[in-house]
Amino acid sequence: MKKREHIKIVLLGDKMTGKTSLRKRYFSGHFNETELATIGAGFDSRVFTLQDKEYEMEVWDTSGEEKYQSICRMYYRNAAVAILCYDVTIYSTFQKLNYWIGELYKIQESCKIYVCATKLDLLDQYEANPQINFVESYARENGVKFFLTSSKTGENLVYSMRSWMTTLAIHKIHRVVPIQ
Ligand SMILES: Nc1nc2c(ncn2[C@@H]2O[C@H](COP(=O)(O)OP(=O)(O)OP(=O)(O)O)[C@@H](O)[C@H]2O)c(=O)[nH]1
Ligand SMILES: [Mg+2]
Repeated sequence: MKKREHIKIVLLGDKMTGKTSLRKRYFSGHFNETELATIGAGFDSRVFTLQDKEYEMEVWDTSGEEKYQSICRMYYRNAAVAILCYDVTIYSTFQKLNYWIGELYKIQESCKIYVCATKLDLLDQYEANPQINFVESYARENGVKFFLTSSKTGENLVYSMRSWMTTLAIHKIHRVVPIQ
């Protein structure tokens, strides 16, 4: 029997920050300008090989609506990593990151955290809010990695996902389950 290692990732953050778009762009290569709000959670998975080992990455993208939080919390359980998304141009979505970390830690304290500024393409027209160097300092001070992505153009997306996966695999933050 061969062993495949499972890595569970949850995407969380305020509504409209682009969590579903990030998941869909990564898994299907498509971007939708009028993505519908998520009710509960969405899911995708992919098998990949790293250093001769097989991993199955499961990505759960949860609703940013606070009224769905009681449902969403159950998706945080056993997550190895949480990708906290904020809209790179909307300060309030960055400010809410601590709220999301609190929600996550109620369920899964051992979860590794990455911060992802979404909608990087908007910086052609708008200012980053907060400034990127402020977020970089925040990430450094809190010992978390920071990424900027655009699901619209695909910029940094594959690179970021690969980096999340590699870090997890290297640090062996995953469950091992037997497969047939
Ligand atoms: N310009 C631009 N728009 C984006 C990007 N990612 C998402 N959007 C748009 O932002 C809106 C919200 O995206 P979603 O992916 O539905 O956001 P969400 O975080 O899943 O929202 P909830 O499910 O309500 O929590 C949609 O209109 C998307 O088309 C991006 O990288 N660039
Ligand atoms: Mg969504």
